[in-house]
Amino acid sequence: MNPLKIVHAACPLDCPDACSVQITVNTEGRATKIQGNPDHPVTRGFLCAKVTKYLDLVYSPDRLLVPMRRKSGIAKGPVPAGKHAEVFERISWDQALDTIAARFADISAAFGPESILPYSYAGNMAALGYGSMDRRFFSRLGASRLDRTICSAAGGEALMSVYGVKLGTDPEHFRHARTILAWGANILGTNVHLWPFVQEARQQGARLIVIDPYKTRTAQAADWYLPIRPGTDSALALGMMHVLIAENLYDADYVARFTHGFDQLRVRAEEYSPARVAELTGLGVEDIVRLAREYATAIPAAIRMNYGVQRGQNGGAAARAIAMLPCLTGAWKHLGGGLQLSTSGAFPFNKAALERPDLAQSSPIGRPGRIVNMSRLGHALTELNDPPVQAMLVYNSNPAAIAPNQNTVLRGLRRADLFTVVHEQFFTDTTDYADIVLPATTFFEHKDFEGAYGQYHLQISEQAIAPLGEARSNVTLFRQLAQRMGFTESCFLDTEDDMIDQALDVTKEDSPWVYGITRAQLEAEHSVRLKFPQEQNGGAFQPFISGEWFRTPSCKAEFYSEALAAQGFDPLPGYVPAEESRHSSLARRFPLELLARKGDNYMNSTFAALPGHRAMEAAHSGLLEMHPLDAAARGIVDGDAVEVFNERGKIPLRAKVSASVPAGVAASRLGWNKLTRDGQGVNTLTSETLTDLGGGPTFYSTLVEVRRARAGEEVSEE
Ligand SMILES: Nc1nc2c(c(=O)[nH]1)N[C@H]1C(S)=C(S)[C@@H](COP(=O)(O)OP(=O)(O)OC[C@H]3O[C@@H](n4cnc5c(=O)[nH]c(N)nc54)[C@H](O)[C@@H]3O)O[C@H]1N2
Ligand SMILES: Nc1nc2c(c(=O)[nH]1)N[C@H]1C(S)=C(S)[C@@H](COP(=O)(O)OP(=O)(O)OC[C@H]3O[C@@H](n4cnc5c(=O)[nH]c(N)nc54)[C@H](O)[C@@H]3O)O[C@H]1N2
Ligand code: SF4
Ligand SMILES: [Mo]
Repeated sequence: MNPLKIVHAACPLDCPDACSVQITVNTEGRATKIQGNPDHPVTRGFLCAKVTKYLDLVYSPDRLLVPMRRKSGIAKGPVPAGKHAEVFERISWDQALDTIAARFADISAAFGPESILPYSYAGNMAALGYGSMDRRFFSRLGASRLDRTICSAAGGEALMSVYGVKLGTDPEHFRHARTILAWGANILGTNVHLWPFVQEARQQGARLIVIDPYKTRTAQAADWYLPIRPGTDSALALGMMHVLIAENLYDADYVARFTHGFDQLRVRAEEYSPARVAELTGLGVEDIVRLAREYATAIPAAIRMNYGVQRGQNGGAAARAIAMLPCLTGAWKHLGGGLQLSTSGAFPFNKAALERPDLAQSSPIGRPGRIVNMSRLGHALTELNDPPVQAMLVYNSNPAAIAPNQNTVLRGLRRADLFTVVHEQFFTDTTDYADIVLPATTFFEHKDFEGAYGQYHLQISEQAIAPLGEARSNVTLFRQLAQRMGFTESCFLDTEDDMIDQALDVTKEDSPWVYGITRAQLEAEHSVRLKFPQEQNGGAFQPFISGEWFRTPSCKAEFYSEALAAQGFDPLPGYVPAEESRHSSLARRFPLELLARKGDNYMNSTFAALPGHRAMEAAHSGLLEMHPLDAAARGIVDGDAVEVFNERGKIPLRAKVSASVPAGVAASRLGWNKLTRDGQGVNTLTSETLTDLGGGPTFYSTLVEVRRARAGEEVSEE
């Protein structure tokens, strides 16, 4: 008998691919290998470079493995590498839980429970780890509710306003496309399991067109690359519509049967002549016309829009306009046509059972807590009153690095009167400000299940190994904290299996494709294709081939949204320049549009703890990429130490003069603050301005100026 055990898990990182993972465990209970499931139709046997090295993370000597508290008298702030023992001292889990429960009770009595703020995002995106026992806990406590806008709020609202549901073209169908538009989508960097389908299509003659202000690896591999100016996508999409309508290249039948508001859209699109759009986007008039024609005629045409598009102030309108294109051309009718932004709407679990918002009625305030937008954390910690935030429990997130307007965030985190608890796998930029640090498990060490936002398979993730050290999962932490707070509701005793069962307890009406899938089936099969009736007789799931799945008020695809109009928004998509763009007055002082991008070898800031991942990312970290013209205008040459600044702060970087960005645009990458020379990450420069829709962050609407560093300010080599 083979002494090695293969355990089936699912990658829980915030990634559309949601890979099916096989973990080999030896007789000592140690994981020895990780690989992509060869039988999974989207994973297809490979993992991204980051997770291929996931054993380095699990068994890292720097893993946080015991609870700790800040030693008395030590101020909050950056802890130099290797100095954590001088700042934190080991405590037991019992001591940690007792302390947290006592402080929460005191703070709640003094300021009201809404002075307690949960702060979490998708460090763990599996269903239980992302939001289950924690949501129950904070509801019952009466804590502030976090509006989790940091990633996809604008795009999500946009998609909902047009379709009323988050569905999209199956990644497996991209192989049938003849035109693929990667629109603000770095497929090779952040969605690599779509790539084999793109390549299959190209082998059959498809063309890949990339629309991105940054020349990504995906753009370099494309058949046609359009370097659009940041934040001008709504204009480009409207310009395409202008051409499609003027040249009668739209699908009048699809438009008549399945869309709402064409007449109003036609009038709006008339305002966006190719000449005007060329001026706004920086693209050529012929290119805009050709793009529209190719999109409408080289069919099936699929658009992969990713969330890069909606990370600017006009991002909601941009995502709306792009999302409308396949409705205008009827691209949804063709296998391999349509659009994908998110597929998450295919997996409605029983959220009410999982998260129990009803528990708020039993809290001291007897109602759900106030809402705090996570994209304005700096504001929340430094300005919010009535009540002020007095305690914060951070998990699944590293806000000191990833939240915008970093200087204000850090000023808030530094407050001595703020009680901060951080549940983490590593000492991050955020633990540097913690009063208590708690060790968290990795997905090897707990059980969970998950849907996906880039494919249509439901998966279970089995526990492969025992928790390392004293690490505990998010579910365990909040289960135990609930006991300490004296919450007697039986749901606080639920096991992982109980919660999986509850989440899968859906009705056929609410969740037709999940309905009938059980935990037992998931445990036996690991990954289960959603139950699309079309596939039972050999057909394919094409979400908007007919009008069946539109969930808007009109039950059609909405070009014109009365619902948005009623909320005071523009009912049609339009181009509005961002407050921070080359078209705004601020550009006179800060003339460069900065793309504060993600790293290909990190997952936001995850993996920055690991030397191997840092080495893979090294060629890109600490750099400001700028166009030769912008560099020359400032007397900067490749390799120069530079200072990048705006009204919010400044960071030292090294200039990389290259054609990866158009003139007027600069780019730098996200990572750990503590790996930079000044301990300040790229979010020092980004603002708390919110998007037009959804209250999302505007990382990609940031203006900066650059100058050569003065003597003595050279950026030191790592
Ligand atoms: N390797 C890796 N993979 C990841 C992540 C990571 O950090 N690293 N992050 C994960 C997360 S959190 C998410 S949300 C997903 C999705 O990740 P995405 O949101 O798709 O990722 P981004 O790289 O931010 O944006 C995609 C592209 O949009 C471009 N872009 C920026 N501004 C504009 C604009 O105004 N117009 C257009 N057309 N393009 C623009 C950027 O240059 C970028 O190449 O990826 C996940 N996968
Ligand atoms: N400038 C700039 N800023 C950005 C972005 C950008 O493109 N540019 N992208 C934005 C986007 S799209 C997103 S989604 C956010 C992401 O922001 P975050 O969700 O904060 O992402 P990470 O930086 O990956 O931090 C996740 C942390 O969770 C921890 N973790 C992992 N698993 C678990 C677990 O099971 N339990 C607990 N308690 N902790 C766990 C990891 O160790 C890691 O430190 O960043 C945003 N910030
Ligand atoms: S991060 Fe994405 S591509 Fe990498 S293993 Fe996880 S799901 Fe797959
Ligand atoms: Mo994200």
